[in-house]
Amino acid sequence: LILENRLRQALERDEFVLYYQPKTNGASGRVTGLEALIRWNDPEGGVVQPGVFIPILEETGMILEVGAWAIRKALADMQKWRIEGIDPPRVAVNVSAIQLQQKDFVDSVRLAIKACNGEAPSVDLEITESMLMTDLDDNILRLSEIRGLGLDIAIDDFGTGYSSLGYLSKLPVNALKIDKSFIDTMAATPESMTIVSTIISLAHSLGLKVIAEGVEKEEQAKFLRLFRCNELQGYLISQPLPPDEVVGYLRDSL
Ligand code: G
Ligand code: G
Ligand code: NA
Ligand code: MN
Repeated sequence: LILENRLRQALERDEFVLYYQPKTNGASGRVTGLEALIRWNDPEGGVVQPGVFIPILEETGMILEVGAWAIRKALADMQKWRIEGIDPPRVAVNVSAIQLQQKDFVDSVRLAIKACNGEAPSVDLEITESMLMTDLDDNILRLSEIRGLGLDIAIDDFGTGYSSLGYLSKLPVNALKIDKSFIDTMAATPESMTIVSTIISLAHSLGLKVIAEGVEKEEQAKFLRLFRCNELQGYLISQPLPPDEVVGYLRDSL
């Protein structure tokens, strides 16, 4: 309860921040996008990772407010970078199951975009695989409306959530993000290597883009390029960057 109250205060006092982790094109190495990852800048305890507080935000329903904030914040940060002279790549924001389950989810996304001068939306959404398969018909409708607004959708942590392959072909999504656990073990475990190459082939057969996350070693990147993985993300490329380091990073790499 104490933490819950402090999180409410954090929202009021604007203590949440988004860090941004670059994604790069597998073939060219160029930056293709950024993933927004929330942190809590606790004045008493320093930077708090989302694993600690996202579950509480979800239990208390505060994730709805914080989720809408994250979309607005990403758009606002991008606007700030443009003013600083850098045209940023698209930013992907993580969305919780609880958000997608709301009847007014699409409206809340529409509102967040409208609040940013009605500009062409340059944000995308990442949704974990495990939550997509419940209320599938509702999700299909909502996701296609979201895509109609101009946002791309990626299935996050793919390979851990028991998607039925039949439904995967019906889901209105643009990309699969291969779960870190397979990338972690691919170089040492033949089964993981097979899973990674199979997910890449599956995605391409369905006309989807594939992103590998948690890429830490050049050896992993080498195999991923060989398999024609579209995009790479992970510490090998860059840690998630605090917002004031993004412009410098992009200036050096765009
Ligand atoms: O950055 P880090 O690896 O600590 O993130 C841990 C988890 O928190 C990841 O699963 C990530 O998807 C999730 N996460 C990060 N930012 C957000 C956010 O803004 N909203 C939601 N719902 N989850 C997020
Ligand atoms: O579930 P999601 O994919 O959003 O989780 C992303 C999380 O993984 C973030 O918390 C991010 O900080 C973390 N992360 C990003 N790149 C790497 C990496 O190369 N290795 C590890 N161990 N974690 C990473
Ligand atoms: Na994510
Ligand atoms: Mn993930």
